[in-house]
Amino acid sequence: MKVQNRLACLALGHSPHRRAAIALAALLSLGAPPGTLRARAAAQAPGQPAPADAAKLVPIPIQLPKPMFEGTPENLNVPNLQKPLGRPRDPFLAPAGVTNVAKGKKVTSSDMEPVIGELTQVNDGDKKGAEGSFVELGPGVQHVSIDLGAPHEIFAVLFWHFHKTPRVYFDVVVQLADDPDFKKGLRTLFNNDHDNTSGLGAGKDMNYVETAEGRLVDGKGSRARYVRLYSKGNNANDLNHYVEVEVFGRPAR
Ligand SMILES: [Ca+2]
Ligand SMILES: [Ca+2]
Repeated sequence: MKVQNRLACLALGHSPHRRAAIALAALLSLGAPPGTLRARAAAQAPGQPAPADAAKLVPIPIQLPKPMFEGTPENLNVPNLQKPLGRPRDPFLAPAGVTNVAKGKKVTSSDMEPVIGELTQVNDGDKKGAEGSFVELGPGVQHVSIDLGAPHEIFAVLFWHFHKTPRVYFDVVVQLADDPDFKKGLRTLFNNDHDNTSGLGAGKDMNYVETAEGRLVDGKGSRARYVRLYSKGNNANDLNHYVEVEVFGRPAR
């Protein structure tokens, strides 16, 4: 902790530890599970008082598709694989009024002529796991980019590559930017390319198994207009797939 933050804590008469305990107690009194602490912490700068609208944080309105398989897959033989949570994901809190701002927006890709399906399927609202509900991009490193049309505050990016059967997609990277070339204001929200085989820099996030819950990445309220997702094949084949990408946000003020 920086010295000035520590002084601010002392000035308030509580140790940093005590302040964290008070914040947790306040959260629990609002009925929020402890797992949602991260979203709140991200919205509040360290050493600052809680924002006036803090009580208005609500779960983002996620609508999940029907699961296509049950239980925990075995024998995937993928290194650095995250253990499944074994229960539904905790609600993800964001300011009231945050919605999926990606639906129907313009999608571009490193593969503008998909092997199967159309790029519009990336954000058409169809999240079903069945054949016909995903777009298939070519082999190797591929990406899709969504232009939100204007700068937005982004609280979460939620995406499903494929959930018909348990799969692991490799070198998953999620980025935000202010320009379509991803040069201005480039930020990386998620990167599990631990050995940098995709050349975007090594990431520390873990591999994970795709399910009907999709993968939720914290946007931390970042301001951006463009969202890009990379992958580099999966444990079943070299191809890349998207069932749906959702971006929970609101127009930037
Ligand atoms: Ca879709
Ligand atoms: Ca890699």
